[in-house]
Amino acid sequence: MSVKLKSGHEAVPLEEEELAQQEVLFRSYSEGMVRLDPGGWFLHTPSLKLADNIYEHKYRPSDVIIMTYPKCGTTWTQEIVWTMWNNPDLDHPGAKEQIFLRSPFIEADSYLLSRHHPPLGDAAIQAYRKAFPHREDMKDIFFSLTEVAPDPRVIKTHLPLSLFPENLLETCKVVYMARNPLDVCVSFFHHCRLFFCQDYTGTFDQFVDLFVKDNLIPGPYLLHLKEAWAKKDHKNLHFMFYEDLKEDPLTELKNLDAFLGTELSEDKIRKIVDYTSFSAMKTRAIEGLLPVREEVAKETGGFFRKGESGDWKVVTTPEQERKILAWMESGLKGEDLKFKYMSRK
Ligand code: PPS
Repeated sequence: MSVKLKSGHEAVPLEEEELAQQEVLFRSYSEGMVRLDPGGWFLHTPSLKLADNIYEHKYRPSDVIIMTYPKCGTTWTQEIVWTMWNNPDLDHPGAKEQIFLRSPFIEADSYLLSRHHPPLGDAAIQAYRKAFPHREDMKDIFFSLTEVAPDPRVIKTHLPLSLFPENLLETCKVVYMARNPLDVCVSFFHHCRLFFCQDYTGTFDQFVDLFVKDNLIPGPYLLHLKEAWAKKDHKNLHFMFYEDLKEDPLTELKNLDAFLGTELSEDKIRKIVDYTSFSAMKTRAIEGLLPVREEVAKETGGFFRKGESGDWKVVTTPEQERKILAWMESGLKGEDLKFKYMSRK
């Protein structure tokens, strides 16, 4: 039976056969899955209530939402924006705190609903207990922490614009980060093997098929991109590419500085570029809050895996590349949205 969401979407449960395939490939998708109409957004059934809460949440004028499809460099952008606002002199005592605790991931609870998921790391539990000393339950941990986070909040999401209130861009700022889909597919595959939130058991070849059929949470990457690209000239949306940030972080951070109105000196921005480089962030690490498979972390490098553009060339076969390019060609027809590092040469 379908359910109507506050956003107006209809949540339609997956047919039995498709659900069975998802449950085999992702050990953590054990409580049912839905596809939303319109859009085809793909969600774990128990997260529908959270989707309503996120839609109805009161966003604040000082909020910055870091919005990306998974594996597009959300955490990197979060750290940059949080640092530019809260820690431009790189001496904030709270900067050592796990990033999801000082810069909340609004729908993180939706990834923790499986009955197979191991317990969260102590840092999240302690932060929740400290914020809500009188609550006995441990429900909606990250959403609750988002609600009480102090201004200015830097909120992370992988949900698309259309699952947020229509007036989001009239209320607060959004930084949208895009990444070459070939690299996203490879990075996402490793992520789903690494984290117990997904606990992926399939091959890379099967993963490519899921990716081009839009059968991965949170749904169609190309539509996610197109919704934000359509708003790229809005004064409250800043559209960025992972590849540009990687190639020329100084220019990208200067652009962000202008968008955010942080008015930092070039010297401070240069220091933030170094502080948020791949190697510096890997040293500060985020592992520990959300449980990972240690054997996969050892094999691949963990969450901070490679941090490169064009890594897909090492992993992807010509047939897999062809499938992704064909899907991009039809899904982006008529759009002037182009990606770098698309050629094998
Ligand atoms: S998540 O789990 O969806 O929120 O992941 P997300 O943060 O969006 O993306 C993770 C990928 O970004 C890489 N990363 C970085 N690249 C360059 N510089 C910095 N500082 C940085 N921090 C994270 C991370 O390594 C993942 O990409 P891959 O290709 O897997 O290495």
